[in-house]
Formats: sequence, structure tokens, C-alpha cells
Amino acid sequence: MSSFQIELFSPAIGHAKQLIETQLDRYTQFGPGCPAALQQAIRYSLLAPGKRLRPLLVVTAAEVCGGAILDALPAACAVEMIHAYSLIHDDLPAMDNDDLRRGQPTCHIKFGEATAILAGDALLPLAFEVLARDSKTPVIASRSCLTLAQAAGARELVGGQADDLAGQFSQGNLEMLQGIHHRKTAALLAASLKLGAISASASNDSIEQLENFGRKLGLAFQITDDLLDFRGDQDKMGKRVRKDQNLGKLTYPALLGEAASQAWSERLIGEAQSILAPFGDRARPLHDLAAYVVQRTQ
Ligand code: GRG
Repeated sequence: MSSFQIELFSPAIGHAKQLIETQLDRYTQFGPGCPAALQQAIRYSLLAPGKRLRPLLVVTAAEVCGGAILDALPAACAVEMIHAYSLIHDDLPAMDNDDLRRGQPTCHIKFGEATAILAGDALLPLAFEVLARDSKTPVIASRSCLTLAQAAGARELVGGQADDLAGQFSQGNLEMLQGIHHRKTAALLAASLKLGAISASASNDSIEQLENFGRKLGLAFQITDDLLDFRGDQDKMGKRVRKDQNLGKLTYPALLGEAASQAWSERLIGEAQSILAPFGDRARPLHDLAAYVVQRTQ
């Protein structure tokens, strides 16, 4: 695979990414009631050039389960909204205090702290509004809302972030690091796979297999993220790099070394890909996305 831009990975991925971005654009044309500056800040962060890995996992999982991409679009957009809110809030001075994200100034640098907080606050309920209103059936809507709420909540995304912030300067071990990243990163990736399967009304077995695939993929994604930060190509990453090292933060390369971290992420991807065996050839696109996760350079 010579290209590392996700849309160039396959024509189908490029097409799905366009559909997702068009729909995200539609979902954030709020009309009367939403102050102009708030709408601008929401769209600035949400529509900025991200990889869209999570929504692509949603639609790809749906297709692997025999579902239609259009039926998976509300969940795909919802998960990207949660992700974008978490990035806006993570970049705030009270959290990671970052000034660059997705190759552009962070939301609070561009619009001020109060507007950035409110932009994140607005994206969070918008995700559930979209799921509740636009999922194909009421059963799919309620299962999707539950799945996303759990992944974004106090035990997973927010809890992982809290522990990450609390542990920033402490001595840690691999178990602690993994506990944080299972929740901060892998939970939302696993939920993306599960949401795709739910949108296709897949069997409970398939939903569980895809979720397990997502957990391993999520951990491999985070290890790769730590490695990319450690190796430090800011232009490719579109965000500040080597911050983790400078802050003395617990990371995989710091704990295990670069080579062992790389080997571990590749092993996790192999394990994740083997979970896809029951899906046969239909799982090829997910297999490929998993390979992308450890080969990526951004
Ligand atoms: C503030 C509630 C709250 C949570 C923050 C997502 C997160 C938790 C923090 C962001 C910082 C970070 C490095 C998190 C790990 C997850 C991660 C690598 C996010 C970046 O995801 P990409 O690479 O970003 O998919 P793009 O911009 O491509 O969407």
C-alpha cells in the first residue's frame, strides 16, 4: 500500500468519506436559533480535514454485515460529532492546551475559549439528536443511542480522559496505560464498529465480534498515535508533536521502546484481523482499514 491518505486507500473508502462529509455539512446548517459564531465554530472543527476513521468504520462494518451505507450514515456522523467534541475540549487550556489540530488553529485559539466549550457542548447532544431522529427504525435508534452514550460516558471516553489528565506526571505502568487507552481511544473505535453492525440489524454474535475487533484496533491505533508523536512529523500529523515526551507523559514508546511498541501494534492488528475470519471475504474492507491503522503517517 503506497498511499497513507485514507481516501486513497480504495475508491469505496474515498466515496464513503465524501458521503460522510456531505452529511456532516448538512447536519450543521442549523438555521435560526443558532448564533452565527457558534455555528461557525462547530463547523470549523467538525468539517476540518480529519481522517474520518470512526465514521468509515461505522459504514464499513454496516456493509460487512450486509447493510446499506445510507442507513449507517446517521451513526457514522454521530460518532464523528462525539469525536470532534472530544478533540475541541481536549485542546482547551484546562486539558491538553493545544494550539494546532487537523492542520489549523484549535477551536479556542480561533474563536475563544467560551465559544469552543459551547461548540463541543452543542456537538454532544447533536450526535444523539441525529441517532434518535434518523436511524432506520426505533429499535436501531435506541440501541445506537445506548451504545454511543456508554462509549462516550464516565466509564469510557470521559473516564479515560480524566485518568489520563490525572496521571500525566506520575510514574505509571503498562496496565495503567492500557486501562486509559482502552477507554479514551479504543471505546469509541469499538463503538463505531458496533454502531455499524447495529445499523445493519446484524446478529448479536456479529455485533460482539466486530466490537472485539474494534477494541484491538483501537489499542493498536493509540500505540501508533504514540509512535507518530514520538517520531514527530508535525506537518503530516497536523498537530503539535513530541508534547507527550516533553510533558513526561506515559506513552507506549516511553514505556516499551519504539521497536517493541511497533511490534505490539502489529500483533494487535493481526489478532484483530483474525477475529474477522467468520465474515469471510466480505470483511476485506475492514481487514484493509485495520492495516491502514498501523501503516498511517498522519
Ligand atoms: C475531552 C471528553 C474528552 C475526551 C478527550 C479524544 C480525546 C479524549 C482526546 C484527544 C487526544 C488524543 C490524542 C486522544 C486519543 C485519540 C486520538 C488519537 C484522537 C485523534 O484521532 P484521529 O487521529 O484524529 O482519528 P482525526 O483528526 O483524523 O479525526
